[in-house]
Amino acid sequence: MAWRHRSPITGVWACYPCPVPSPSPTIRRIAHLDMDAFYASVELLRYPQLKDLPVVIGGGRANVAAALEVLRQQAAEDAPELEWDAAAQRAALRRIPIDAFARLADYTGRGVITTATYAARQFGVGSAMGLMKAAKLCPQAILLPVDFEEYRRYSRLFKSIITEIAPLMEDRGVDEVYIDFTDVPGGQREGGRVLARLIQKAILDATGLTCSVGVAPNKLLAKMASEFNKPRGISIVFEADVPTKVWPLACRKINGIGPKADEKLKRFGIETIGQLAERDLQWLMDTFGQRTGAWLHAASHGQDDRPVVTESEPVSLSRETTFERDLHAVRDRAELGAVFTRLCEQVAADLQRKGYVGKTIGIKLRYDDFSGVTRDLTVEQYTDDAKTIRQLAGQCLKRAPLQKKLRLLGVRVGALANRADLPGLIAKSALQAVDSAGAAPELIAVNGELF
Ligand code: TTP
Ligand code: MG
Ligand code: MG
Repeated sequence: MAWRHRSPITGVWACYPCPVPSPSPTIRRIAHLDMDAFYASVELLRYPQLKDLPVVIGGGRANVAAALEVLRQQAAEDAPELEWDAAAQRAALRRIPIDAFARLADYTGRGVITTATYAARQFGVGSAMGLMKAAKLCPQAILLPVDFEEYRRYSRLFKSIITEIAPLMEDRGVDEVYIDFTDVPGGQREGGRVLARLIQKAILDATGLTCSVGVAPNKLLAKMASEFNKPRGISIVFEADVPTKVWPLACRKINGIGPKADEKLKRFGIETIGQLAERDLQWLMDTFGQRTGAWLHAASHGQDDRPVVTESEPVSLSRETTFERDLHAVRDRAELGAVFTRLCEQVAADLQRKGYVGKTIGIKLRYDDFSGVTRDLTVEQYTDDAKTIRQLAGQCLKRAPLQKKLRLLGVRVGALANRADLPGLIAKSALQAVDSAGAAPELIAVNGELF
């Protein structure tokens, strides 16, 4: 006998054998899965000798390149007949002695940590902290450079494992996803724990990486729950658990309450989600505005009915860089111009690789006093061309104040569309892109210049 069930949320029919009627009714079960110390864990696959040591990821590649060169020379002496190919390099990485890795204590520069292993986090270092500040807390930590390509590769891999088991998955970035467990076999058992365990094991077997999963009635609670037992954790939350598991938490744990909103809540004496839940809906709407107030009220009671969206398309792609030293738009014009061009080329390459075109081109600047501005412009025709992006981004830069020195420059392409959907509408030059938008022609007479 087969049992068919249609999820009220996803509208999807599921069909699976069910000889006896299900003892309890199907309830909405949404999982949030987040990889543990993702960039660092991917690096540890390459350097297993660093397992359980404090490791932080950030900064340039020079240090590993140096250690690898020593091994290459050694290999050439020991076994000159063997080729120094990718496999040999990969094997050599595992043999780099721990002492050969760069230490945080030796770092000078302005890079920040992307992530740290759990062993390093015990010293208080973590994402977004300056490397030099982190060096004071944990000088012995090993410093590895970032390798986005590798992280993207593992990101694709773990997501493909998930969709083989549970097809309704929403991609939320490099290391996390939402999954609708409601109608997946095992998704209801023990509140979702059985399926969560299965997915964790499948990912570990295929990649060597661990993750944490929260399963709850909705995305909001699932996202919170995935952090409850990190790393390698599974947390199951039901609606009835909100007062005990959610209300004691700080308001910042609600995904969507940022530092500014948190600050404002604190000014009203609201520190925890429970304190937020005590507030009257009308008071919240009067104080924070209709929409935000209503959302805060619902969120504090653990309510959220956003669907799991399977086809998530990026809204924009961007690249940015923090300079080794602050640069001035006029005095360091050549250097800045070269970086600017490279960023545009990188964004164009990202677009082309992913098959997107965009028509809003923007820049982001951060000055030496940490203040920042963004500028963008939207043109009529989509593009993925580096030169076009460079010229239009140049227009944006021209509109930004450039008296102060710059510490960061970013280029962004937004209003994206799939290239395949728009065969005839792609600009091959800035002139074409801007012309069709009706902009003044002199605006684009900037070829190859910074401005
Ligand atoms: P997170 O999932 O926030 O962190 P994590 O996976 O490193 O650790 P956790 O076990 O707590 O989930 O971010 C995923 C990756 O995104 C992280 O490995 C590195 C990158 N990242 C940054 O580059 N900068 C940041 O500020 C943060 C928070 C993450
Ligand atoms: Mg993570
Ligand atoms: Mg994450």
